[in-house]
Amino acid sequence: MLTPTEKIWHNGRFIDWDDAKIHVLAHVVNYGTSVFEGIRCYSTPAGPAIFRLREHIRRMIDSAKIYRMDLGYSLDELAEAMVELVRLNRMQACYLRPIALRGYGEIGVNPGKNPIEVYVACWEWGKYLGEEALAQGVDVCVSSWTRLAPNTLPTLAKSGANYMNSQLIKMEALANGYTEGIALDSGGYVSEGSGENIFVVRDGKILTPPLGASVLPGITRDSVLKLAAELGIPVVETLVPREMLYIADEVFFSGTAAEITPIRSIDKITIGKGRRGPVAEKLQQEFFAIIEGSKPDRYGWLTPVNVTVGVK
Ligand code: PPE
Repeated sequence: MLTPTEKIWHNGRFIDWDDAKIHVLAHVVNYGTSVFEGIRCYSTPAGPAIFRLREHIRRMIDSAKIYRMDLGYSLDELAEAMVELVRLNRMQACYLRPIALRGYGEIGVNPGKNPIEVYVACWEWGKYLGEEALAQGVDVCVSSWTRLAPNTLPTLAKSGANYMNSQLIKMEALANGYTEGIALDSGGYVSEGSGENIFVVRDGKILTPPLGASVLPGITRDSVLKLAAELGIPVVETLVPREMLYIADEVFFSGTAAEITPIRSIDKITIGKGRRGPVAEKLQQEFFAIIEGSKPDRYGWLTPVNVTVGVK
């Protein structure tokens, strides 16, 4: 259960957690009209720091643009709001959820006349796929649900409506005793998990589905690509046939909530040695060293919260 924090940012001011309410006839409730982000703030020796804040906000602005929504706030203004929110709520490690939605006004599909409301909430969010997941790996399945087909619901936009598809994938996986489901794209190639991008390792090379395979352009995905390149591990963005999953040496997920989570079995077929593999472990080490502040932030991925001026 979600533990409330004190304040939520709404259209430029801070309101009490319990006051962040919307009407049942708001456009978003009826038609799923929202775009949002999920961002982690980590506790570092220098205080809390938000991971890749600007990249997340940029993606939210992109999502809004695809849906013809004008957020009314610049990237800098939203960054400032989020840093201030974490500070105001006196949080250390937490998860931020900015969301822009079409509110109350007209009813009917056309969203044009409904006001755009922008909110940011934050709260403490622990391990997404279970406490053991990062070290032991998770057991997953290939979903019977297909990911959103091109030119239906755009997957480069992180919209609320896309998550109806994710919910089907997730609920089916859980109902069948798995931790997560991997969806294929409409061509039958590997796409992504209900809330994670996916990577496959075979013969020392990493493969990951391209953006055209109905995936969200993950910020953690991008971080993994950068870290792998730096570690000298070849990475190819290419269509991945389903059966490649089964014969891979390693498979792992990436995501803000899931971070870098190894997969130890798929459809009850053991992947590699059935535990976290060396590539996932190496990437985890580099990733956590940066976000925990034990290695220098050489990519400029962290925005410190305790600094009052110059939000980067
Ligand atoms: N694909 C999907 C469908 C997805 O939802 C996420 C994030 C990713 C890939 C990874 O993207 P990124 O976080 O930028 O690396 N899912 C978010 C929401 C999860 C939720 O249950 O809510 C997240 O991880 O925060």
